[in-house]
Amino acid sequence: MNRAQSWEGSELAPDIAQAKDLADRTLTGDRRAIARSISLVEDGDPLAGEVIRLLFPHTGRAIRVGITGPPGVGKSSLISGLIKAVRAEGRSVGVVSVDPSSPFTKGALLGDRIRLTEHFLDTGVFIRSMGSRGHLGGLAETTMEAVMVLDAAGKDVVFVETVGVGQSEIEVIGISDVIILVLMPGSGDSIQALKAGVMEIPDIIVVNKKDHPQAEQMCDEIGAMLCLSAAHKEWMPPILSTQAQLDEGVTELWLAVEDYVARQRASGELERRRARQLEQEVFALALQQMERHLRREAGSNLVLADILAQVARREVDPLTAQERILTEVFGVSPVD
Ligand SMILES: Nc1nc2c(ncn2[C@@H]2O[C@H](COP(=O)(O)OP(=O)(O)OP(=O)(O)O)[C@@H](O)[C@H]2O)c(=O)[nH]1
Ligand SMILES: [Mg+2]
Repeated sequence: MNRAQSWEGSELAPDIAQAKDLADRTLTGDRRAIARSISLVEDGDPLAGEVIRLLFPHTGRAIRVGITGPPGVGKSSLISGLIKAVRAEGRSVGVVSVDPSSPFTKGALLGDRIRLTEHFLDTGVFIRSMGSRGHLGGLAETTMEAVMVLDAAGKDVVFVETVGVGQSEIEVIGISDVIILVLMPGSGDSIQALKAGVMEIPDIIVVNKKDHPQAEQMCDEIGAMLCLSAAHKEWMPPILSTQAQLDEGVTELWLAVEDYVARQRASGELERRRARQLEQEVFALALQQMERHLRREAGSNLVLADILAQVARREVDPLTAQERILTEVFGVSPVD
Protein backbone atom coordinates (compact mmCIF):
# COMPACT_ATOMS: atom_id res chain seq x y z
CA MET A 1 0.00 0.00 0.00
CA ASN A 2 1.52 3.32 -0.91
CA ARG A 3 1.32 6.38 1.24
CA ALA A 4 -1.33 8.07 -0.88
CA GLN A 5 -3.66 5.13 -0.40
CA SER A 6 -3.01 4.93 3.31
CA TRP A 7 -4.07 8.52 3.85
CA GLU A 8 -7.52 8.52 5.31
CA GLY A 9 -10.31 10.20 3.44
CA SER A 10 -10.46 11.09 -0.22
CA GLU A 11 -7.80 13.80 -0.19
CA LEU A 12 -4.13 13.06 -0.63
CA ALA A 13 -1.72 13.66 2.24
CA PRO A 14 -0.44 17.23 1.99
CA ASP A 15 3.13 16.22 1.14
CA ILE A 16 1.97 13.75 -1.49
CA ALA A 17 -0.28 16.42 -2.98
CA GLN A 18 2.67 18.80 -2.96
CA ALA A 19 4.87 16.22 -4.71
CA LYS A 20 2.18 15.58 -7.29
CA ASP A 21 1.74 19.27 -7.99
CA LEU A 22 5.50 19.72 -8.33
CA ALA A 23 5.86 16.67 -10.58
CA ASP A 24 2.97 17.84 -12.78
CA ARG A 25 4.51 21.27 -13.18
CA THR A 26 7.95 19.77 -13.82
CA LEU A 27 6.47 17.63 -16.58
CA THR A 28 5.22 20.75 -18.35
CA GLY A 29 8.79 22.06 -18.37
CA ASP A 30 8.13 24.84 -15.85
CA ARG A 31 11.56 26.22 -14.97
CA ARG A 32 10.82 27.01 -11.35
CA ALA A 33 9.38 23.54 -10.84
CA ILE A 34 12.45 21.93 -12.42
CA ALA A 35 14.73 23.97 -10.18
CA ARG A 36 12.70 23.07 -7.10
CA SER A 37 12.64 19.36 -7.98
CA ILE A 38 16.41 19.31 -8.40
CA SER A 39 16.86 21.20 -5.13
CA LEU A 40 14.78 18.60 -3.30
CA VAL A 41 16.92 15.86 -4.83
CA GLU A 42 20.09 17.71 -3.91
CA ASP A 43 18.95 18.29 -0.33
CA GLY A 44 17.93 14.65 0.08
CA ASP A 45 14.45 15.90 0.99
CA PRO A 46 12.00 13.04 1.65
CA LEU A 47 9.65 14.63 -0.88
CA ALA A 48 12.25 14.04 -3.61
CA GLY A 49 11.61 10.30 -3.59
CA GLU A 50 7.93 10.88 -4.22
CA VAL A 51 8.64 13.38 -7.01
CA ILE A 52 11.09 11.00 -8.71
CA ARG A 53 8.57 8.16 -8.42
CA LEU A 54 6.04 10.29 -10.28
CA LEU A 55 8.53 11.52 -12.88
CA PHE A 56 10.21 8.19 -13.61
CA PRO A 57 7.59 6.82 -16.05
CA HIS A 58 8.17 9.96 -18.14
CA THR A 59 11.94 9.48 -18.43
CA GLY A 60 13.89 7.72 -21.15
CA ARG A 61 13.30 10.23 -23.93
CA ALA A 62 16.35 12.47 -23.55
CA ILE A 63 19.75 11.72 -25.00
CA ARG A 64 22.18 11.87 -22.08
CA VAL A 65 25.67 13.01 -22.97
CA GLY A 66 28.37 12.61 -20.31
CA ILE A 67 31.38 14.89 -20.62
CA THR A 68 34.35 14.13 -18.44
CA GLY A 69 38.03 14.97 -18.26
CA PRO A 70 40.67 16.64 -16.10
CA PRO A 71 40.13 20.12 -14.64
CA GLY A 72 40.34 23.03 -17.06
CA VAL A 73 40.50 21.10 -20.34
CA GLY A 74 37.50 22.99 -21.71
CA LYS A 75 34.49 20.81 -20.87
CA SER A 76 32.18 23.72 -20.07
CA SER A 77 33.36 25.65 -23.12
CA LEU A 78 32.60 22.62 -25.29
CA ILE A 79 29.17 22.22 -23.71
CA SER A 80 28.46 25.85 -24.50
CA GLY A 81 29.27 25.17 -28.16
CA LEU A 82 27.30 21.92 -28.18
CA ILE A 83 24.28 23.73 -26.76
CA LYS A 84 24.37 26.01 -29.80
CA ALA A 85 24.44 23.00 -32.13
CA VAL A 86 21.48 21.37 -30.36
CA ARG A 87 19.49 24.62 -30.21
CA ALA A 88 20.13 25.15 -33.92
CA GLU A 89 18.18 21.92 -34.46
CA GLY A 90 15.32 23.40 -32.43
CA ARG A 91 15.83 20.94 -29.58
CA SER A 92 15.88 21.78 -25.87
CA VAL A 93 18.81 21.26 -23.53
CA GLY A 94 19.52 20.50 -19.89
CA VAL A 95 22.96 20.72 -18.30
CA VAL A 96 24.03 19.21 -14.99
CA SER A 97 27.51 20.24 -14.06
CA VAL A 98 28.98 18.27 -11.18
CA ASP A 99 31.89 19.41 -9.08
CA PRO A 100 32.71 16.74 -6.51
CA SER A 101 35.32 18.94 -4.87
CA SER A 102 32.93 21.72 -4.00
CA PRO A 103 30.13 21.63 -1.47
CA PHE A 104 29.08 25.17 -2.40
CA THR A 105 27.92 25.04 -5.97
CA LYS A 106 24.20 25.47 -5.58
CA GLY A 107 23.20 27.82 -8.35
CA ALA A 108 26.12 27.99 -10.69
CA LEU A 109 29.89 27.79 -10.58
CA LEU A 110 31.57 31.07 -11.31
CA GLY A 111 33.48 29.58 -14.25
CA ASP A 112 30.36 28.08 -15.76
CA ARG A 113 28.54 31.36 -15.26
CA ILE A 114 31.04 32.98 -17.52
CA ARG A 115 31.32 30.07 -19.98
CA LEU A 116 27.61 29.37 -20.32
CA THR A 117 26.35 32.88 -19.79
CA GLU A 118 25.05 33.36 -23.32
CA HIS A 119 22.56 30.54 -22.75
CA PHE A 120 21.08 31.77 -19.48
CA LEU A 121 18.33 33.77 -21.14
CA ASP A 122 17.37 30.99 -23.52
CA THR A 123 14.24 29.33 -22.13
CA GLY A 124 15.08 26.16 -24.07
CA VAL A 125 18.18 25.69 -21.93
CA PHE A 126 18.27 24.74 -18.25
CA ILE A 127 21.66 24.77 -16.54
CA ARG A 128 22.35 23.54 -13.04
CA SER A 129 25.58 23.02 -11.09
CA MET A 130 25.80 20.64 -8.19
CA GLY A 131 28.30 20.12 -5.42
CA SER A 132 28.91 17.18 -3.17
CA ARG A 133 26.72 18.10 -0.23
CA GLY A 134 23.56 16.41 0.90
CA HIS A 135 22.08 13.06 0.03
CA LEU A 136 22.95 9.75 1.58
CA GLY A 137 23.09 8.06 -1.79
CA GLY A 138 26.04 10.26 -2.77
CA LEU A 139 26.73 12.46 -5.71
CA ALA A 140 26.21 9.77 -8.35
CA GLU A 141 22.70 9.19 -7.09
CA THR A 142 21.89 12.89 -6.88
CA THR A 143 23.21 13.47 -10.39
CA MET A 144 21.21 10.58 -11.78
CA GLU A 145 18.04 11.96 -10.24
CA ALA A 146 18.74 15.49 -11.49
CA VAL A 147 19.15 14.07 -14.99
CA MET A 148 15.85 12.22 -14.58
CA VAL A 149 14.14 15.49 -13.64
CA LEU A 150 15.45 17.19 -16.80
CA ASP A 151 14.58 14.17 -18.93
CA ALA A 152 11.01 14.07 -17.57
CA ALA A 153 10.74 17.84 -18.03
CA GLY A 154 11.11 17.25 -21.76
CA LYS A 155 14.71 18.30 -22.37
CA ASP A 156 15.76 16.59 -25.58
CA VAL A 157 19.45 16.49 -24.73
CA VAL A 158 20.98 16.48 -21.25
CA PHE A 159 24.69 17.14 -20.82
CA VAL A 160 26.38 15.97 -17.62
CA GLU A 161 29.77 17.48 -16.89
CA THR A 162 32.03 15.81 -14.33
CA VAL A 163 35.61 16.65 -13.49
CA GLY A 164 37.91 13.71 -13.18
CA VAL A 165 41.19 11.99 -13.65
CA GLY A 166 40.76 8.30 -13.00
CA GLN A 167 38.03 7.24 -10.64
CA SER A 168 35.45 9.98 -10.77
CA GLU A 169 34.64 9.37 -14.44
CA ILE A 170 33.03 6.18 -13.29
CA GLU A 171 30.10 8.14 -11.96
CA VAL A 172 29.12 9.47 -15.34
CA ILE A 173 29.20 6.02 -16.93
CA GLY A 174 26.08 4.88 -15.18
CA ILE A 175 23.98 7.79 -16.36
CA SER A 176 25.07 8.49 -19.94
CA ASP A 177 24.09 7.20 -23.36
CA VAL A 178 27.37 8.47 -24.73
CA ILE A 179 30.55 9.50 -22.97
CA ILE A 180 32.93 12.13 -24.25
CA LEU A 181 36.38 12.21 -22.69
CA VAL A 182 38.03 15.61 -23.10
CA LEU A 183 41.81 15.96 -22.87
CA MET A 184 44.17 18.75 -23.76
CA PRO A 185 47.73 18.93 -25.05
CA GLY A 186 50.65 19.68 -22.80
CA SER A 187 48.88 18.91 -19.55
CA GLY A 188 50.14 16.49 -16.93
CA ASP A 189 46.57 15.68 -15.95
CA SER A 190 45.72 14.58 -19.47
CA ILE A 191 48.81 12.37 -19.67
CA GLN A 192 47.91 10.95 -16.29
CA ALA A 193 44.38 10.26 -17.53
CA LEU A 194 45.82 8.31 -20.42
CA LYS A 195 48.04 6.35 -18.08
CA ALA A 196 45.24 5.65 -15.64
CA GLY A 197 43.55 3.40 -18.16
CA VAL A 198 40.73 5.85 -18.65
CA MET A 199 40.68 4.91 -22.34
CA GLU A 200 38.17 2.16 -21.67
CA ILE A 201 35.58 4.72 -20.70
CA PRO A 202 34.89 7.04 -23.63
CA ASP A 203 32.76 6.54 -26.71
CA ILE A 204 34.26 9.68 -28.22
CA ILE A 205 37.58 11.35 -27.41
CA VAL A 206 38.20 15.06 -27.80
CA VAL A 207 41.53 16.80 -27.78
CA ASN A 208 40.53 20.37 -27.04
CA LYS A 209 42.76 23.44 -27.36
CA LYS A 210 44.00 22.42 -30.77
CA ASP A 211 45.61 25.86 -30.98
CA HIS A 212 48.25 24.42 -28.62
CA PRO A 213 51.49 23.48 -30.43
CA GLN A 214 51.45 19.90 -29.12
CA ALA A 215 47.85 19.18 -30.10
CA GLU A 216 48.68 17.04 -33.10
CA GLN A 217 51.20 15.03 -31.17
CA MET A 218 48.62 14.42 -28.46
CA CYS A 219 46.12 13.09 -31.01
CA ASP A 220 48.77 10.71 -32.36
CA GLU A 221 49.63 9.48 -28.89
CA ILE A 222 46.00 8.82 -28.07
CA GLY A 223 45.51 7.05 -31.39
CA ALA A 224 48.45 4.77 -30.60
CA MET A 225 47.14 4.04 -27.12
CA LEU A 226 43.69 3.27 -28.47
CA CYS A 227 45.11 0.83 -30.96
CA LEU A 228 46.71 -1.02 -28.09
CA SER A 229 43.91 -0.86 -25.57
CA ALA A 230 40.77 -0.93 -27.67
CA ALA A 231 41.80 -3.19 -30.54
CA HIS A 232 39.59 -5.93 -29.22
CA LYS A 233 36.57 -3.72 -28.80
CA GLU A 234 33.71 -3.42 -31.27
CA TRP A 235 33.74 0.34 -31.11
CA MET A 236 36.89 2.36 -31.69
CA PRO A 237 36.24 5.83 -30.26
CA PRO A 238 36.84 8.57 -32.81
CA ILE A 239 39.40 11.20 -31.80
CA LEU A 240 38.30 14.73 -32.60
CA SER A 241 40.22 17.93 -32.10
CA THR A 242 38.47 21.13 -31.15
CA GLN A 243 39.06 24.69 -30.16
CA ALA A 244 36.13 25.24 -27.87
CA GLN A 245 36.64 28.96 -27.37
CA LEU A 246 36.04 29.55 -31.07
CA ASP A 247 33.51 26.72 -31.45
CA GLU A 248 35.88 25.09 -33.91
CA GLY A 249 35.21 21.40 -34.43
CA VAL A 250 32.16 21.56 -32.18
CA THR A 251 29.63 20.94 -34.97
CA GLU A 252 31.65 17.88 -35.96
CA LEU A 253 31.63 16.76 -32.33
CA TRP A 254 27.86 17.06 -32.16
CA LEU A 255 27.53 15.08 -35.40
CA ALA A 256 29.76 12.38 -33.90
CA VAL A 257 27.50 12.23 -30.84
CA GLU A 258 24.38 11.93 -32.97
CA ASP A 259 26.02 9.32 -35.15
CA TYR A 260 27.05 7.27 -32.14
CA VAL A 261 23.61 7.42 -30.53
CA ALA A 262 21.88 6.55 -33.83
CA ARG A 263 24.09 3.48 -34.24
CA GLN A 264 23.50 2.38 -30.67
CA ARG A 265 19.78 2.85 -31.05
CA ALA A 266 19.65 0.92 -34.33
CA SER A 267 21.60 -2.02 -32.94
CA GLY A 268 19.50 -2.19 -29.78
CA GLU A 269 22.59 -1.43 -27.67
CA LEU A 270 21.13 1.84 -26.39
CA GLU A 271 18.21 0.01 -24.79
CA ARG A 272 20.52 -2.67 -23.40
CA ARG A 273 22.89 -0.06 -21.97
CA ARG A 274 20.02 1.78 -20.30
CA ALA A 275 18.62 -1.46 -18.90
CA ARG A 276 22.06 -2.36 -17.50
CA GLN A 277 22.39 1.10 -15.91
CA LEU A 278 18.97 0.87 -14.28
CA GLU A 279 19.73 -2.63 -13.02
CA GLN A 280 22.94 -1.28 -11.53
CA GLU A 281 21.00 1.49 -9.83
CA VAL A 282 18.39 -0.89 -8.42
CA PHE A 283 21.11 -3.20 -7.10
CA ALA A 284 22.99 -0.29 -5.53
CA LEU A 285 19.83 0.82 -3.73
CA ALA A 286 18.94 -2.72 -2.70
CA LEU A 287 22.45 -3.28 -1.34
CA GLN A 288 22.23 -0.06 0.67
CA GLN A 289 18.96 -1.22 2.11
CA MET A 290 20.29 -4.70 2.89
CA GLU A 291 23.26 -3.22 4.68
CA ARG A 292 20.96 -1.10 6.82
CA HIS A 293 18.91 -4.18 7.51
CA LEU A 294 21.96 -6.14 8.58
CA ARG A 295 23.21 -3.38 10.85
CA ARG A 296 19.81 -3.04 12.47
CA GLU A 297 19.64 -6.79 13.06
CA ALA A 298 23.08 -6.72 14.64
CA GLY A 299 21.59 -4.73 17.49
CA SER A 300 18.58 -6.95 18.11
CA ASN A 301 18.94 -10.40 16.58
CA LEU A 302 20.37 -12.81 19.17
CA VAL A 303 21.64 -15.37 16.66
CA LEU A 304 23.48 -12.65 14.75
CA ALA A 305 24.85 -11.13 17.96
CA ASP A 306 26.08 -14.56 19.02
CA ILE A 307 27.84 -15.18 15.69
CA LEU A 308 29.53 -11.76 15.90
CA ALA A 309 30.62 -12.46 19.48
CA GLN A 310 32.14 -15.75 18.37
CA VAL A 311 34.09 -13.95 15.67
CA ALA A 312 35.27 -11.39 18.21
CA ARG A 313 36.55 -14.25 20.38
CA ARG A 314 38.19 -15.68 17.25
CA GLU A 315 36.27 -18.90 17.57
CA VAL A 316 34.62 -18.42 14.15
CA ASP A 317 36.33 -16.89 11.12
CA PRO A 318 34.61 -14.06 9.17
CA LEU A 319 33.95 -16.19 6.09
CA THR A 320 32.16 -18.89 8.04
CA ALA A 321 30.34 -16.22 10.03
CA GLN A 322 29.07 -14.64 6.84
CA GLU A 323 27.78 -18.00 5.61
CA ARG A 324 26.08 -18.68 8.91
CA ILE A 325 24.44 -15.23 8.92
CA LEU A 326 22.94 -15.91 5.51
CA THR A 327 21.62 -19.35 6.43
CA GLU A 328 20.78 -18.91 10.11
CA VAL A 329 19.60 -15.29 10.19
CA PHE A 330 18.21 -14.66 6.72
CA GLY A 331 17.41 -18.20 5.64
CA VAL A 332 19.15 -17.95 2.25
CA SER A 333 21.99 -20.07 0.96
CA PRO A 334 25.29 -18.42 0.08
CA VAL A 335 26.14 -18.04 -3.62
CA ASP A 336 29.68 -18.70 -4.84
N1 LIG B 1 43.61 28.17 -25.81
C1 LIG B 1 42.42 27.62 -25.62
N2 LIG B 1 41.80 27.81 -24.46
C2 LIG B 1 40.59 27.23 -24.27
C3 LIG B 1 39.99 26.44 -25.28
N3 LIG B 1 38.82 25.98 -24.80
C4 LIG B 1 38.68 26.46 -23.55
N4 LIG B 1 39.76 27.23 -23.22
C5 LIG B 1 39.98 27.93 -21.95
O1 LIG B 1 40.33 26.97 -20.96
C6 LIG B 1 39.88 27.41 -19.69
C7 LIG B 1 39.05 26.31 -19.04
O2 LIG B 1 37.86 26.12 -19.78
P1 LIG B 1 36.56 25.44 -19.18
O3 LIG B 1 35.59 25.30 -20.30
O4 LIG B 1 36.11 26.14 -17.96
O5 LIG B 1 37.16 24.03 -18.77
P2 LIG B 1 36.50 22.91 -17.86
O6 LIG B 1 37.06 21.63 -18.32
O7 LIG B 1 35.02 23.05 -17.88
O8 LIG B 1 37.05 23.28 -16.44
P3 LIG B 1 36.58 22.73 -15.00
O9 LIG B 1 35.07 22.64 -15.04
O10 LIG B 1 37.10 23.71 -14.05
O11 LIG B 1 37.22 21.39 -14.88
C8 LIG B 1 39.09 28.69 -19.93
O12 LIG B 1 39.92 29.77 -19.64
C9 LIG B 1 38.78 28.62 -21.41
O13 LIG B 1 38.60 29.88 -21.96
C10 LIG B 1 40.70 26.26 -26.53
O14 LIG B 1 40.25 25.55 -27.44
N5 LIG B 1 41.89 26.86 -26.63
MG1 LIG C 1 33.63 23.20 -16.25
